Amino acid sequence: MPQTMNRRLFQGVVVGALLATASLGNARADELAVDAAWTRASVGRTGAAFVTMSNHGSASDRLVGVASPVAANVMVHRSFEENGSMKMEHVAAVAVEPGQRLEMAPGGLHIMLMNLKQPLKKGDQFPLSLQFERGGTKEVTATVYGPGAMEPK
Ligand SMILES: [Cu+2]
Repeated sequence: MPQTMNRRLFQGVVVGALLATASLGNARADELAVDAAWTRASVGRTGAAFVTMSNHGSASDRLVGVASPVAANVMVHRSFEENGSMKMEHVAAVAVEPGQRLEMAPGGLHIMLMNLKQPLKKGDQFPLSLQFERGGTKEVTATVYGPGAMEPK
């Protein structure tokens, strides 16, 4: 399809221009935005936090690290179903493509908070730090909702 080819060509030109800009020392840190950080009231010493990541830039970026002062061990996990039971695995890096809005949610990608240092109570807020390969470190504030919340409310 000619339209697709034209778009590809256009994207190539834009990426080339951005790379030229980046080589001049411009970090372009605001192309990657993180918002809607939330979690559920904790039961026990484990919690799961969720964020939405939007890539407003023209180059792909990757989430490569997560941290929070509320838990001793913090990492990105992915939940999935296998043979009828829910499992989860560690995800070393999460790609966020140009124009993509990636929403973490219960049952999918989440930020696992292991060995919580304090209970997460409904209404509390706490800092979450997300490290991106290109966009650098983003600090966001997560809000705690009820124990069974499936979305930030
Ligand atoms: Cu998990």
